[in-house]
Formats: sequence, C-alpha cells, structure tokens
Amino acid sequence: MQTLSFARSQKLFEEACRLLPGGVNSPVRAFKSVDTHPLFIERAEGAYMWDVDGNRMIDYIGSWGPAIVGHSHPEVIAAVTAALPRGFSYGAPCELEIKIAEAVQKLMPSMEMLRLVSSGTEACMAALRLARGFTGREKIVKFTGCYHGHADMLLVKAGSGMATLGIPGSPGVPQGSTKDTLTLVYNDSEALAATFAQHGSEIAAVIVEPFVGNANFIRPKDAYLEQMRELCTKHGAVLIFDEVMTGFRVGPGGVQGLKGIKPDLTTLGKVIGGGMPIGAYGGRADIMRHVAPSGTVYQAGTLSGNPIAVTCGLKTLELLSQKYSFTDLSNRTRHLVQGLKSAAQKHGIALSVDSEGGMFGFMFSATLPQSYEEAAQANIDQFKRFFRGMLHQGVYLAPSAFEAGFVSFAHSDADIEKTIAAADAVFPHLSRY
Ligand code: HOZ
Repeated sequence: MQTLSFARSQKLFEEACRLLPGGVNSPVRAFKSVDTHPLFIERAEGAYMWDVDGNRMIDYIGSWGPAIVGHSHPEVIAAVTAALPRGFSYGAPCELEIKIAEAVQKLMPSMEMLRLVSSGTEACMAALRLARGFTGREKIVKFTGCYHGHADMLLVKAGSGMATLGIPGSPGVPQGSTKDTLTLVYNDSEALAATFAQHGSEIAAVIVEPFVGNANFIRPKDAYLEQMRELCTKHGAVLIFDEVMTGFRVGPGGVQGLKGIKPDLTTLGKVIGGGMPIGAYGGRADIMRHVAPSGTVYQAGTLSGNPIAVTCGLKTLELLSQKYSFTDLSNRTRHLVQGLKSAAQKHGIALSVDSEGGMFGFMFSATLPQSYEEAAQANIDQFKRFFRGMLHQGVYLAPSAFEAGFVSFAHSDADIEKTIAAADAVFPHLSRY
C-alpha cells in the first residue's frame, strides 16, 4: 500500500512552532486533534494541492470552502492578473462593489442590501451588532456546535476549532460579553420554543448555520428552520442565517435557496471571496439602512471592498452561476460519500454520511448526528486513524471530526473513484495508523 513521506513538512512545522503559536495561524489546520503535524503546501491547482515533500494530494478542504471552482482557476487568475496593475486597495468606492452586490443579490434575493467586510467572523459580528441596534434588544440565541467566528459573544460551546480542541469557552472572553448569549442544542424544537416563550421580547437575533458545517455536517430536521423563521417573525427577532460555509456551496442560493426560507440577514464568507479575504452581511433593506453612514450602527473597514479580492470573488460567483452545474456537483459529492460508506460497510465499520451540493460529512457512527452532542458520541479514534491513513494515500481530508468536507467543480469522477479506492485500502488497516 502507498505511504507518503512528509519529512520536510515535519521539519518546517518544528521551525514554525518557534515563531507561531502552535505552528499555525489558525488552530484546526495544526492537525493537533489528529495527533500528527500539518502538511506545508507549496501550490494548489484544480482539485489538488502539492506539499513541500512533492506529494500531490486530492484536496477535500478547498481552503475550508472557498475553492469551489477549484484552486487557481485560469479565468480567476486572468481576472485577478488584469486587476493588479490598477492598484491593490483604494479605500474609496469602486464599481466592482456594485457588481458583486448585484451578483450576490441575484443568487440570494433576500440580500436586498449588503455590506462587504473582510471575513466571515467580521460579518457575523457586524450582523449581530446591527440586529441589536435595530431591535434595541440585547439577547442573542445561538446553537452548540455552530461556529460564527471568534467574536467574544459567540465563543460559547462553539464548533470548529473549539469543538475540535475541546475548548468549551475561551479564556479572555469577559463574562459580560456572553451574558446575553443563549445557547441551545441544534435541532431541539422544544428548547427553541421554550426559549422564545420565556425571553421572546428580549431576543434581538437568532444566528444559525442553517446546515451546520462546524460540527461535521448536520442538516436541520424537517420544519426546524421554518419554526425558527416563525418564532423570529412572531417575536420581532432578527433571523440571521450564517451561510459563510453553505453560501454558493450547498446550492447556488445557499440553504435559503434550497429551503425557500427568507432570513432577515445573511452572513457570507469563503466562496464569496473565491480564496481572497471577503465577508459580507446583508438582507432586509429596512434593517440594513441602520448601518452607518445611512444609519447609526457603526461598522467600518479599510480593506472592505478591496478591488483585487472583489475581482476574485466576482469571477468565482460568475463561474459557478454561469459555467457549472450544481446537479453534477451534488451527484459527484453524493457518489463520494456513498462510496465511502459502502467501503466502510464492506469492512464491518459503521459510517454515517451526508452531503448537499459540494459539502459533505462522514462520522464513525451508525446513525447520522442531529446535533453537536450526538456528533461528539461518534468514534473519534477511528476518525483519526482513517484521516492519517487517507493522508498517506494522498487524500487530504479535514483534520477534525467536527468540520465538513468540500468537493469542487474541479474534482473529476476519477478523483472520486481514487478516493473511494483509498478508503477501501485504509479501512481494513485502521489499527496501523
Ligand atoms: N474556521 C475554519 C474552519 N471551520 C478555518 C480553519 C483553519 O483555517 O484552520
């Protein structure tokens, strides 16, 4: 069986640990929870990344979502290259900002107005401030295992790195910052109804990943998002869909497009920048008009609307809406996860799988989890071994049992078959890894 050498990555990681906390600039990518060191990447193209040891990996992280058209797409490169001589940053309006707002609105009509920012974290932070400013209320509702970036008020039982590293709440977050954060179990309709019954008139916003991607991949139960919509409307709370992961990913119009549910505000990141740092928040015009300078809810950013990043994001949105088929992407992703499941079954291993569009999850458990609490019951040791085994077969999966995976339009049928064959080779030998 093929096993790769990652010697140079290991050496670079040792050097990086002297200069960067944990050797990285974002926690999950350190591979700490899978008991190994990260790969240092030299270049990425299409569905692949090459590490510093010269290994070509089939990439199912896709920069944690943005690379939906594949890495280094020639048309994106051409657009960005053409934009570069016009300057990197103006700190002043440019026409591209209108164009990207129009492109987003076309795909997500609920975004009647939007504000560009530089990351998903910023988008969620600003959307919550806006919801509080708009309603004059302070309480917010979030769900365990959902991750909305690292703003103080949101670091309560969050997903992604906090779930991966088992950190329930972060030191450094003042108690006062989270005293108005109500945290509920995702998919628990009764808890949601009870919270609104008790606090309805104090709730400024409900923020949710409509399909959770930061606690593996968890879809909402039937009527759950609809219930959220109804309760928010009834009690005058702002419903915020955090589609940083799912936007332009589970379908062209995100979860709201798939489900036909209109949130009041939406937050975006990842695909909207196509690999460059962009986030956005937007939604109902009557709410968005409260943002400064048209209103008094303050939020600003020197690099907001950066012309190079917007060019990259805009071209990515154009490509995914005009050139590619989400039906094909969905089918390919489904084929991948069903193939993994069949391979696991063949070797007597329980694996539950799910996918939507180009986003997927798999868990070493007999049934699909409906919440972070259920996901945490899966066999994490098996996951770690599988992860390391697949890495040695040239397959680069998310290094955490609490992150979703991503398939791009650049992944071919052959890539998917190769991945399934690799899993078939790894499953019977999990104890080796
Ligand atoms: N928060 C992202 C994962 N859900 C990014 C992780 C990383 O880049 O390390």
